[in-house]
Amino acid sequence: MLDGFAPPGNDSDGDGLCDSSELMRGTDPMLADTDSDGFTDLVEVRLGTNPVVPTSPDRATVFILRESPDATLQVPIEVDVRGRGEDYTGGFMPLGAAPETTSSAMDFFSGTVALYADPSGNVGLLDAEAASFRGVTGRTRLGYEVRFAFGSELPRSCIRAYSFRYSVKRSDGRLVASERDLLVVMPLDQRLETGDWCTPSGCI
Ligand SMILES: [Ca+2]
Ligand SMILES: [Ca+2]
Repeated sequence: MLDGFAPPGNDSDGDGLCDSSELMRGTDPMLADTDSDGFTDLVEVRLGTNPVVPTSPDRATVFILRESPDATLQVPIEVDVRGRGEDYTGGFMPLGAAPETTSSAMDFFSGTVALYADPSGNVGLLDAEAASFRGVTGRTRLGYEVRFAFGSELPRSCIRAYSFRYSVKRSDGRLVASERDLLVVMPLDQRLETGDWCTPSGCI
């Protein structure tokens, strides 16, 4: 092979991103995780985060679910509103599939609830299971929770990440909040910084 020549389909660091596309994107073709933030270059490209900026993804948006049959995860969502008697309802939406699988955050999703309001007296009715606060008046902080469970999936012994969105809609149809977070599913004995990411065969 000639020096500096990257044949198509060559993936020197084995992260699933071909050398040629790494050069194009400005990532290091010899380093699976160019910015050393724990997320491989391919995973970052697929998630839409920046593979050369270590603060992307923002760790505050990363939530880890362990690969264990009884493992659960609660993701808190807080929204500040100024109500005039409307209802505010939360909704969960999975965004895309992880690189190496056809599954999505929906495969681990176990529900969303309305948890608390502050001050609680500003809410007429808290309908937990419907993820809805009814008749909200005044400045109020609304607390929702998105719940995940590992459930009956088979452990894969490699890490994968799924993005999802949580949105809160007012009863007049207006979107009042929308937050994008990451669900990371991780084997029991691994850590984000040193773990093995699931990687598809071949490269893109
Ligand atoms: Ca690569
Ligand atoms: Ca990275």
